[in-house]
Amino acid sequence: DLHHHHCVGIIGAPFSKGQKALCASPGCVVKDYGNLTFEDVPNDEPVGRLKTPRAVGRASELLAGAVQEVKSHGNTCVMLGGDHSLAIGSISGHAASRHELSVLWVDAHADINTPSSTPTGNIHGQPLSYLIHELHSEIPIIPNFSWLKPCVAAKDVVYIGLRDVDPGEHYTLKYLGIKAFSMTEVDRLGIAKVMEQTCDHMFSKVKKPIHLSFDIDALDPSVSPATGTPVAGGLTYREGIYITEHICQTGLLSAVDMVEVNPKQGKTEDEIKSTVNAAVDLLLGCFGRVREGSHDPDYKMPNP
Ligand code: 6HN
Ligand code: MN
Ligand code: MN
Ligand code: MN
Repeated sequence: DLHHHHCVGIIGAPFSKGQKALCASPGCVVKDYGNLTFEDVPNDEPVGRLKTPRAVGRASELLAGAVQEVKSHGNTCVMLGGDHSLAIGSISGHAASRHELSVLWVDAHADINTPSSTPTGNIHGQPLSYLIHELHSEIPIIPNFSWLKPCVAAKDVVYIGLRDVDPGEHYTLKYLGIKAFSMTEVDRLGIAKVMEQTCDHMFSKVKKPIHLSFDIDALDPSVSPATGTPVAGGLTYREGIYITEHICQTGLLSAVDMVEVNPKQGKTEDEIKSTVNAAVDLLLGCFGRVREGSHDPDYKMPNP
């Protein structure tokens, strides 16, 4: 296809049933794949502790197909959520078009509860348990999830920003030896060392494409208050931007989720603005905006 090559493909995914939008133009071609429409799923009774499982299963399947389409065009995929349960679809669709992925999960939460360890039943606290090979035996049969196959290895996941991890999640992180930089490590090492070590870990063998799953609640609630599960003591705006600049520099960024941006959770217009601005700036960082500034190779100074 001539109509889309090596640009950024954006998918809007206004879905929020896995929990209790925006746009900008960076210095590259942006193709809007439009918003997905998620139909209501009637009689979506809980399955075990899982809330609205059928709606989440359908939405994720739809999103997986859309992400696979964007990737088949050779574009970098941006998914604007919506809640973090959408990562089930986004990462599945990405993995379907690429042999192996590294997943960088930037979040206050580990989102690796299993359907039995979940304290809330909310699927946005569980997506990684559905995606990681090593957790396959923890996942029961769930209606509308039969399409799903685990597609990432525990060793290919890195976390940054953790500060609200449930006991079952902590057990899983230790048991599987998943690389995690909690806010304690960010405080101890500084964000530059965290990113160096993140890349060392991700590139220890082969250079795999990177899936960046960025939950806006990784940032401190003073920066991004309009989100469903804010936790004090998060990343600063600058630490967030540093992460995106560093990942952009690897040249391996293949897909981004920007999730849990929820204007309905903003108490004031300013809270909403601050949250959306942060999300936009993080995406611009992903796609080459640098704080030192830049100019085109053929830039000419205007005549005096
Ligand atoms: N998120 N660990 C809690 C749970 O319900 O499992 C919170 C999850 C938050 C999920 O912010 O994407
Ligand atoms: Mn096409
Ligand atoms: Mn999350
Ligand atoms: Mn979170």
